[in-house]
Amino acid sequence: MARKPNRRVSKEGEKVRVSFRRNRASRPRPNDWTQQSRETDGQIDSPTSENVVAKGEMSRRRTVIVHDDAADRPGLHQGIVVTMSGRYADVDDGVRIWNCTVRRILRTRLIQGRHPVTVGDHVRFTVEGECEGVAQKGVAKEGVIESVDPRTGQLCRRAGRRIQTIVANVDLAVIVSSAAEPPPRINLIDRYIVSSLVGGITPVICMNKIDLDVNGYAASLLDRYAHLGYRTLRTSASDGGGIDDLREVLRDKASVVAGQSGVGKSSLLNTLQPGLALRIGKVIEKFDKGCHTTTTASLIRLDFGGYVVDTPGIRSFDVSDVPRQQLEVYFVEFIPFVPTCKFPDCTHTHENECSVKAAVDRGDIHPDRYDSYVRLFTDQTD
Ligand SMILES: Nc1nc2c(ncn2[C@@H]2O[C@H](COP(=O)(O)OP(=O)(O)OP(=O)(O)O)[C@@H](O)[C@H]2O)c(=O)[nH]1
Ligand SMILES: [Mg+2]
Ligand SMILES: [Zn+2]
Repeated sequence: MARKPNRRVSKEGEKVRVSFRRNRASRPRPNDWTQQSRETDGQIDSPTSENVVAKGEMSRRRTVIVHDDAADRPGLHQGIVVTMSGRYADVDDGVRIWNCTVRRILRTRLIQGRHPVTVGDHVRFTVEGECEGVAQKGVAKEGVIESVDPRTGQLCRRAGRRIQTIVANVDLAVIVSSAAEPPPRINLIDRYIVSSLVGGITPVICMNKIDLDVNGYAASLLDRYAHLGYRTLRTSASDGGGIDDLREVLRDKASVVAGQSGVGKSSLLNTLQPGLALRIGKVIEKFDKGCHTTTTASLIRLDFGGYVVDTPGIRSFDVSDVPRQQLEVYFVEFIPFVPTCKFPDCTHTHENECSVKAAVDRGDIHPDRYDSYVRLFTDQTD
């Protein structure tokens, strides 16, 4: 049976069930009660009263009424989240950066709605002195985020049972791989492409460290994606090759650079905009220790117009928000063959007389791309 949503909209506002703060709920009974009893041979002072049964879900939660006019309140500042650190956000209002907390009720609602505040979000915030509750637990913060504007293009991934929004409100995802150190991972590139398309973002495939492409494999891989109709870039942050093309792609756009650790995402941005001084890592350390140089996503305004979000490399990437029956749509070269599969609900994995598999056998679909599809299909749930 479908679970009822725990939101109701009434005349006065929206009723939302939220958790009590943990520090308001008292323990039903001491955790070490049995232990104490054993140690003292049962001669402990019995509590005069106690809740033997732990508090249930009902009593741990309360209903509050939320007014959805936060964004319309006068005097609110507007800005864009440039980086997140735990529960704190740095917000750029175009003049300076404000270090903000997130209003608790907003955080609860957004987490219930699967989307906490993230880099790239357009937010409204109050500044210290204009609101109560800015200082929390002795940490004076400059502002409090009161509302988050609806998002456009976003890059999400599945992390366990939760969906993580890596970045919001971007037009382009520059998916960076390197010709070597580390070698390209086709499956990861394809996962980034699918996630970008699902999130309404245009993917651009960038092959960096092209100076290390001794046998031309990376260039041929890139040609494969160009053939599928994707915009491709060959770059070298070391010798500056292709940087002008990258600049033209990013100009006046909101973009994110994504890809595995060590491929040179931060190096590319440093070459693109001298003076940025983003931290870059030593390759040898990465392979030995698997460490990531960039640890949090950060939004960078570009001198030539637009902005770009540098992200930490990730080793594995689970795609979110797409049932496996719909995956075929995101493999553009499959689309012409799908209607001629024998079974209308063909998954193109185990069925006979599958036109997609026949196209792979004929060489019309590259086996690597088919392999990416099958791996994604196996990972996804319905
Ligand atoms: N040969 C060569 N080396 C490069 C190039 N671009 C980056 N590097 C080297 O690759 C290493 C990793 O670069 P980073 O920019 O830290 O890589 P990253 O993708 O930002 O890594 P994370 O922040 O961990 O995700 C550094 O040692 C760079 O000097 C390139 O085009 N050619
Ligand atoms: Mg980096
Ligand atoms: Zn099929």
